[in-house]
Formats: sequence, C-alpha cells, structure tokens
Amino acid sequence: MLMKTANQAIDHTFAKHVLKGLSSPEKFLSYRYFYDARGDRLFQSIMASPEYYLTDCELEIFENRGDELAQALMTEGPCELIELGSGDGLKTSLLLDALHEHHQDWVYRPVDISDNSLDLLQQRLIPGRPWLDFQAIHADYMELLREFQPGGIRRVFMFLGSNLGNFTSRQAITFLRLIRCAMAPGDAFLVGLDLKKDPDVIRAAYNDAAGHTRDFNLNLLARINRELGGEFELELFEHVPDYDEDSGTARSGVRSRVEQNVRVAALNRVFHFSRGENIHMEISQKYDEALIGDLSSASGFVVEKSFVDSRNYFTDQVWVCAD
Ligand code: AVI
Repeated sequence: MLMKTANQAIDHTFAKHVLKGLSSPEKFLSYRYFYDARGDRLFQSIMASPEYYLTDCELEIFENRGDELAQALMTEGPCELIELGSGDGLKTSLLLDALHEHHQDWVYRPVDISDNSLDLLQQRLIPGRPWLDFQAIHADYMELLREFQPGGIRRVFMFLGSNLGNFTSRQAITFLRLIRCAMAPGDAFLVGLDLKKDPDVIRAAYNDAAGHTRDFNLNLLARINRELGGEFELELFEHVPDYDEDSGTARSGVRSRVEQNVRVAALNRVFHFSRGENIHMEISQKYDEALIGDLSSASGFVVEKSFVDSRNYFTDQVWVCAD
C-alpha cells in the first residue's frame, strides 16, 4: 500500500516502479525517471561537457550534410516530419531550413509527453520561419505509434540523439516494429545512432570529470527522497559507469558504498543494500554495421542512406520499409 508523504501527491507509476526495482534481487531503476526538472538541467550539463561527444557529432552531421539529408528525404507532394521526443530543435531546424530551401515545406509534428518541452520548442522554431507548419502532439510516443495507421500523407519519422541506445535490444525491436507498422511504402525513418569507437572515449563520455553524469544518476535517488519520502544518503552511494567493448553496451547506475537500510516512507518499506550492491539504471548501446543490420532487418527495414561525422563517431541514417 502507498503511504502519503507530507509534501505532495504521489506519482503512482513512479512509486510502483521504485517498489518493483528496489525489491528485485538485482536492483534496478529506469533511466526514464532521470528526467525531472533537475534531471533535465543535469542532462543539459552532460551534453555541454567536453567528454560527451554525441550531441556535437550529430549536430556536425546536420550542419555539414543537412542538404544531402534533406535530399534523401525529399519527395513530391505533402509530407509530415514526425519527431519522436522533441529535442532542443537545433538539429531539426537545420533540416527544416534545408527542406525549405528546396521549396519543400513539411508539416512538422514533434511528439512529447512534456507540454513544457513542446512550448519551448515552438518558441525556438517559429520566430523567423513564417512558412513553418508546426503541429505539436502532446502524447507518449509509444502509445501514439500504436494508434497510427499507415497511408494517407507521406510520413518521415525521426528519432535522434541515439535515444534508441537506451532501449534493450528487445525493446528496440518492439519500438522499431511499431514505427514500421505505422509506415507505408515511400515513408522513411531517420535515426541517429552512436557508433562503437575507442572504448576510452566512450568511458569518458559516461564518466565526465565535472561529475555531471554522477549527479544525474544520484539525482534519481534524490528524486525518490523528494517525491516518495526516501531516506537515501547520497554520499553513501557512488556512480558506476561500465563499458563492454565486445557488446558495445555502456551500463550505468549506482553502488552502495556500505551495508545499509534505506526507508522509503511512501512505500512503507525499508530496502536493504549490501556493501558494493548495484542499482542498475541505464544502458547506452553503441552500434556497428553488423548490429545495425541485425536491428533493421529484425524490424522490417533496410538502411537506405547513412551519414557519419568527420570522426566516424556517430551516424544518422535513413531507413525505409524492407518490402
Ligand atoms: C539520452 N541518451 C541518448 C543519453 C545517452 O547517451 O545514453 C543519456 C545519457 N546518460 C548519461 N549520459 C547521457
């Protein structure tokens, strides 16, 4: 049974998730809960850190190859660009501008669960672009994808930033199949994926010297304290980044420095941690050609075009229906 905490109404989905994750023999908490207001700010700091190359690499592709990217997506007739997760609009604006230069004005439909992110995006994109048809969709993109019927106006789905890498391979295939089912022949999917590279470069990206990634992970425990009356002492936990070169999987979470019990008032539970016990939080998958081939074919796609940055760190690819 959930107990009320003094300060606020409880997010029951979060509470149930925490109960499940911390009661499991191998404790886990989902990366999806990183992104409260403080988590959003910490993620901005991660993206601005010198070690976190992903954002710059993808931006470089959009800056230098935006025109080719636009040409790869162009078509006769009306089209809608559906961005799953709204991002900060910078990369998208480059693509929309490139399309506009080719006299292709598409309906741009960012999909996000956060009204606030959609409003911010609109404020960034609309000024100076009177031609832009901006139609935000306030929704959970997984739920929205289940409702889409293929056909009608041509669609290009877009999922940038290597967000796909935060899914397990099973989740990734489920997600990709949902997109594939929402597509008709002639539609396309533009996806950004982080590539395998020197493992030290990847390890540094998830363990930045300023400690933003550490704070990002620990913030999930702080969020339990704030929202569920948790009693986590953050200094008794440490950030554990790990990268396995063979599989290309970066994993991160936190580890208990000592044996301890932590009470979470709203759950009316005390959780036991042995010394060195982990709470797994996130994977960030890195890809190579073989992995991309497996993933695309398992979900009914073929890779039509791919673009990489000058260091070969990141790729943006246009996928189309396999049949
Ligand atoms: C949002 N996502 C693609 C980021 C990543 O690289 O996996 C989240 C992140 N986690 C720690 N640093 C960045």
